Amino acid sequence: MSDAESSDTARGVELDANDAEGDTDGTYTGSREKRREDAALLTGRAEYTDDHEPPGTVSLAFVRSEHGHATIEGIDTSAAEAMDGVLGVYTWGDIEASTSPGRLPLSGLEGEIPAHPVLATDRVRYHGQPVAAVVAEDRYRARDGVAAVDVEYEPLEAVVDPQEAATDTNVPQIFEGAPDNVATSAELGDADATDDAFEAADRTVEIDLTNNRLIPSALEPRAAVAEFDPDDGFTVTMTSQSPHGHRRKLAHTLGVREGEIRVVSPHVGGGFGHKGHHHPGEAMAAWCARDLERSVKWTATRSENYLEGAHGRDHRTTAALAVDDDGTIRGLSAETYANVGGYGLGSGASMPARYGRLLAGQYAIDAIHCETHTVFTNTAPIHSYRGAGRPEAIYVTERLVDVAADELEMDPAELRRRNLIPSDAFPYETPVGATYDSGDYESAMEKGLEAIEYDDLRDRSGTTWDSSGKEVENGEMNDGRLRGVGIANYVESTGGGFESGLVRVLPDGDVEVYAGTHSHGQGHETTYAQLVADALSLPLGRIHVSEGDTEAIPTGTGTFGSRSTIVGGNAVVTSAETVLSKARRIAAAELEVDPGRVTYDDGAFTVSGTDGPEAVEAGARGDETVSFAAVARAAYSRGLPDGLEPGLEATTFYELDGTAYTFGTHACTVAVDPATGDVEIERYLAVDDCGERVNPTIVEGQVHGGVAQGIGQARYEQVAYDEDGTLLTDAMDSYGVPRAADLPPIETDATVTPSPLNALGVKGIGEAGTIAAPPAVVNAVCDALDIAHVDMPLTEERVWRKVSDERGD
Ligand code: MCN
Repeated sequence: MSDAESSDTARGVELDANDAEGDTDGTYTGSREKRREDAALLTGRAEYTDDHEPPGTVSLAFVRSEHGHATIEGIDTSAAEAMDGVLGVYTWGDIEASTSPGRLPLSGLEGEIPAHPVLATDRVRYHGQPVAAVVAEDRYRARDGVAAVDVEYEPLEAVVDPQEAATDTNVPQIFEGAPDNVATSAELGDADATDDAFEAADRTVEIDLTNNRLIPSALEPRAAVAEFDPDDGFTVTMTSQSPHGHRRKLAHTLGVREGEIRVVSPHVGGGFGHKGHHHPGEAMAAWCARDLERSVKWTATRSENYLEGAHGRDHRTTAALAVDDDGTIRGLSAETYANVGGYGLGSGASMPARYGRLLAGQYAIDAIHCETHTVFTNTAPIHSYRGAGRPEAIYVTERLVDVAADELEMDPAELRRRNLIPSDAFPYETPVGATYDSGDYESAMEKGLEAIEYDDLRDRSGTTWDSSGKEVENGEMNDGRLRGVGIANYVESTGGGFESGLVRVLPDGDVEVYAGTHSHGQGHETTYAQLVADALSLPLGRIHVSEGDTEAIPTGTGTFGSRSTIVGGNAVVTSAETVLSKARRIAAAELEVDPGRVTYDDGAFTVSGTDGPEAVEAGARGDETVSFAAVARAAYSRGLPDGLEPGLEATTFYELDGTAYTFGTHACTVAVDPATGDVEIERYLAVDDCGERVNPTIVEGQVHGGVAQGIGQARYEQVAYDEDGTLLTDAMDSYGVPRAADLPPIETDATVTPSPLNALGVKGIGEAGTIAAPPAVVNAVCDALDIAHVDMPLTEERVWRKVSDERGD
């Protein structure tokens, strides 16, 4: 039995059933390993932030603004302070009197705009903004304390629509430093060239559309447990997608050095972007822990998460496409008002300014111009939500293409086909500054069209208004519903920034892997292990992956932007390769040969050519094989070769040069009941290309999740504020997150076009579904109803009204 095998047996449970499956063909990368993290998640063994309860933990709760916009005339905390079990009641005055700046970091804005205070100063700018904080012995008494705080408000007029906030001179100004409520204005592309393209083109089509505002609905709400030790500083256990990012932001808000804070993020029950952002709750927990020298826990209720956790999307766009009669797309222009909310959160206020970079989609368009205004309103702050600008851009382009096809009386697939960037044109630079690394758009599209039986469906789309149930020509029962088919081509920019990856070989040959990313549902424990197992040619069971603790690794960036595999994956693989190269030198010393003569395979170092006279000449010892585990042991023993220090580990800071562009085609068929407005998605098909796939099952899972959210946006989800800025959708009974029964089966397929930008050839996949699904669904419904456009979400009422309007009812 080899060392590797005996060690696996000793670990028992670590031996993964997958190791015995034999479907890996010697490699794990590309195989359908089962997710290692699932056993703990499914059996309830996984620990989440709210499970963390250091001795003496007390509870934090917030008094939140009841108004969308108001001045604060006074806050009476005396009744709350007198309550049994209440330990502290805090307002902005307490923060101001402390050593902490108490404001969340803000970047990317031109004007003098105050950053979000952890507690309101003298004015509230959105419903749910934290106004005061109460800490009590338990969460019930903390909430009783909250109810006892008396805040006197002077309500102000509010504005919630970004276009109105920027263009209507009668609406209130939210910040003095932001005239017309505009936080940023940005242009991408060439305005003159685009004007010329529109003048030269045979036709122009236009569309006005809304990209509906969404709330991230992760199963686990945000939470933090902050501990403070005057000698050791803060330990903040929290729901985070980016522990090192949160350490930096907490340091900013608290006014301390990063070294004084340790952030630990245990299992995280979904994030979708908003657990990468820095909000008041977590910062206040830390501030209170220092003030009280007690461990302070804050766990958002669902409604609090909805009121204050960063929302997503919320664009109003006017866009146009210049197209020739033969279908050549010559130009695209778009003007967008993007909602920022009542305060900028981090870089959230400037994020929409970059959304136009993806407006070319998959098409060779000579001229594009995009103007974006990001606008303050009396609504919760907006930041990146799964897709973060890419769904907004692709929705504009893919809707315009369908509207143009209608105008030209051309099949929408054919119009797309005629304008696709050809596969030999990569790297391809678009007129809006994106450089696509690689792509084969036509193959993915044709695969999608064939799988959905597009040509047959086109003959049947928009069939009938008749609800008599009679047989139609192709022999199927006519149930009176209108059939439509929609397709959407997308690109997804993935990667960005640097990531750190540490690989440490233990003296018994097992391998610990740490990364600066933090999985919150994506399955890194499995996929990073696959990558490192292959890089070290070891069984999967020997690799142990951890993330989520700022003390485990010097620094890191985090999990967002579908970047973990391409940046974090390459970081851990590069570290594994460095480790292997050192291990080879140690093995060579053990074998008493030159390192160049040592080969490595399947957990063993061997002297090449040991049978022949060459080996004898080289003086190789009789035991010409040494196991990886034996080398690991040697690495921690005395007598290493000259120049080698003990230990066997490496840390890599991997930075990707460029951006990798995932792409694909999604298609769906719908049946719309014109009598009720009900939309049924009968088939949904996704063909995605994220380069080499580390684990196709996990990739498909990511596509499923993304498509579910994309269908949620297309069909059900819409944040609603009333004109005073009161959030009406503050719980799951009023905010339409789709349930399993609301979703169709999702069929997946793939093409594989490796990225030339990284050695693994991978691209990200985490957001593809949220990008492609909204236009695919809306295109299908518009096809069924034979209409140019209807805004999301396609609720029964909205569709029914649209049908009634079209029929002139
Ligand atoms: N993968 C792969 N091969 C590839 C690409 C990815 O096997 N070529 C695997 C990865 O190794 C990883 C998973 O697919 O296990 C996703 O990888 P990647 O695309 O690199 O994305 P990230 O891990 O960086 O995840 C971020 C992305 C984003 S931005 C959001 S938002 C999001 C998402 O992933 N939120 C999620 N997926 C989510 N999934 C769950 N369950 N919950 C969330 O909150």
